Amino acid sequence: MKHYANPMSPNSRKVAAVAQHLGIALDTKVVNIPAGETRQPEFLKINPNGKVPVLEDGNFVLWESNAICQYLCDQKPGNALLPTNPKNRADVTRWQSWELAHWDPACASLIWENLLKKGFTGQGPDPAAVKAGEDKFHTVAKVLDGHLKGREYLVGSSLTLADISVAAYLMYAQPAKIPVEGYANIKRWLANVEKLEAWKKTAPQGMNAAAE
Ligand SMILES: N[C@@H](CCC(=O)N[C@@H](CS)C(=O)NCC(=O)O)C(=O)O
Repeated sequence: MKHYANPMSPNSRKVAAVAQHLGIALDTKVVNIPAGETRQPEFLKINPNGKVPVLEDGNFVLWESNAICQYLCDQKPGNALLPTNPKNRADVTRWQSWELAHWDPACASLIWENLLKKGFTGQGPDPAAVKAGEDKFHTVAKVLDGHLKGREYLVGSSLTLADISVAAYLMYAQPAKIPVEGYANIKRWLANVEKLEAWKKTAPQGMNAAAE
């Protein structure tokens, strides 16, 4: 299976980490986002949204990272990342939906302002936008932190896709100044995800070293 990805992209990392965890070998094609490759007509043919990740399995082309992760899990029946029990499976989908609808926009606004904007536009962070991003983050972080109280993982008692999906944007917590300090349950849970071999192996070059 071909994986169109960028090593710096949290959504690509979800797919890479899930494949790694499940022992699925992917043929990764790096898409250079800063060079504008996601806007090129050839790329737009496989994903008209102009985003990575994209998975190609023969004639089947799938975009949206969470759908790709579920598809990968279905290649390895019986794995624990995507439970078969309907309630737990729906719970995984619930957290992946929450991630897309609420969590990512909050984290992404801070990743843009504090980390990426300068490189792409030459302009530094806009204090009003940073404040709005932080407010948004605190609203959703309270939900996540409250849920994680007394729990090791988001769903059930072992690692699922929910953990990998929600943890992905936090790979930039430090450089993007995402204010996770003060959320003890999130920090404890994230430290567990960061210990995963599949997580470590899919870190962009230099990131593990920087964190150690
Ligand atoms: N909801 C999508 C979001 C994909 C996304 O935002 N990808 C970013 C990288 S993390 C991207 O390709 N950005 C390139 C661009 O906007 O040109 C998913 O989960 O796959």
